[in-house]
Amino acid sequence: MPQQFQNLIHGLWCDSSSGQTFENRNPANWKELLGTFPLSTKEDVDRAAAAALTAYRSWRLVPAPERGDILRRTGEIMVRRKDELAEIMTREMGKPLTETRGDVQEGIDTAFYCATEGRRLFGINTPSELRNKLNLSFRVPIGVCGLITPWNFPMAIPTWNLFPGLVAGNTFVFKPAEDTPQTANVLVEILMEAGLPAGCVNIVHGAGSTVGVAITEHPDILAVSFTGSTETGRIVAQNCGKQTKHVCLEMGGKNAQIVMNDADLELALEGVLWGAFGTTGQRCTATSRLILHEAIHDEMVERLTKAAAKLRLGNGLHSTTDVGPVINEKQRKNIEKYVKIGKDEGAKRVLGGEVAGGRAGSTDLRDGWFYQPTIFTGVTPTMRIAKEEIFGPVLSVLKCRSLEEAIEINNSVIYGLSSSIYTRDVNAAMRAVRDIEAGITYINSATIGAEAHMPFGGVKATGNGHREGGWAVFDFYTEWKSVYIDYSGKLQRAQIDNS
Ligand code: UN1
Repeated sequence: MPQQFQNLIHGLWCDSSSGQTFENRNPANWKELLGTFPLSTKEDVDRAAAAALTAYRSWRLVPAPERGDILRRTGEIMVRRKDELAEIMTREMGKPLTETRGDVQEGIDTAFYCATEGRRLFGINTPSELRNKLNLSFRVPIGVCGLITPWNFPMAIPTWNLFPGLVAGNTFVFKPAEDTPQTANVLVEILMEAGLPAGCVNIVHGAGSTVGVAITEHPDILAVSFTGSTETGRIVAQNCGKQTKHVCLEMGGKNAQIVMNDADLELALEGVLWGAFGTTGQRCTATSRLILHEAIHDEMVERLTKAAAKLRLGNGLHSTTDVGPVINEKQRKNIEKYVKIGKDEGAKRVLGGEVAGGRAGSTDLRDGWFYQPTIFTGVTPTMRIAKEEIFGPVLSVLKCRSLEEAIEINNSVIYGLSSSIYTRDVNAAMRAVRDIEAGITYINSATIGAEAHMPFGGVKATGNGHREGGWAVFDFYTEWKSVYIDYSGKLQRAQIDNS
């Protein structure tokens, strides 16, 4: 019998009111059933929201430094359990252990960052325009928040939201991705072991179309954070807009790495291999386009194709694996669709372009959702494979003649999350920093690798103006309270001529 996992409501593990479940399988070997999880309903979300509201009434009164202490203990437990957590994550979403360990580390960094933020959460004081009067403004919690997270960073992304949200005094209804439900359960177990009171984080597993929608429509859930596709994010925003909820959206990307003719090509090569094929290309920050200066185009393509052909596909639990499977059948079909589109558009496939077969050690690649690292050259900015997010190990190579053209190509897509330029020319680098339309720009480094204490997010269709991470995430998870203290002992009227 597979292990049966449950929802968490007010500190108690429970089944869904539907009595139904869904399966969690290993994408590297779909014969391996990791467990079943509740296929939850709107009623389950209602119960979770009620629990979160009850918990909120006392949690908001706990001093922020004390809330931060719970996060510090959470981080300490995560440090102790890092390898075990990484293994659970690799089994359920496929990326190699080195990467899942990094994902846990991002959660640990977020825990310690947010723990100390409990002793800051600075407010702003200003002079009053009147005598004998004091003006203060400080951050207060919002209340119950909804959190809908993806499977590609099953630890980092939930922690980017839960930890700052909790230290600021909010409580949560949390719907993790159906592909990574177990990581979410373990994370919240750790929070409770660290002392988080019951009801502060409630987990409701299930489908976006029921649980996700119910979160966006629940009147007691005042803020919703969503990370996923732009298509779904727009639905989340529309639903939240009807009740004027706060909503933080982290959505698609079509990130480019630019390589200029004066770049260190070896460094640029390492960067694009990591950026395009790390996490099997399934990062919001993945390098999906490579924009090469014409002078180094052919040499770079040759070196890249040779190096990418050597990447070893396999089960992420094996130390010899460079690239794991893609997450599921739907995602692999989507990749196949885009590879066909690329061929039909006239791009030249110089590597991959097929479902992966054969064996890798003891792994039969045909039992998992493996796809070969794929490179297209001769891509032009108007092709769909140059514009649309694929979310897989597929790289589109474009050619440019100048820095201006490279930046223009970079900016020609609707998205703007991450970006990168390789050059030794400091003036070119500074112009790229100024002119690239993206929330994140790397100089001489890959498009992936954002640090937990820096603002994370994108411009244009990638986001809606909010940021996760760093000090910026607190702008989403708090409201400002302005306080006026009049100690003059008489009625002083602001803005009124008092002559
Ligand atoms: C994501 O791609 O969804 O910068 C998050 C990075 C990671 C986070 C990625 N630190 O690639």
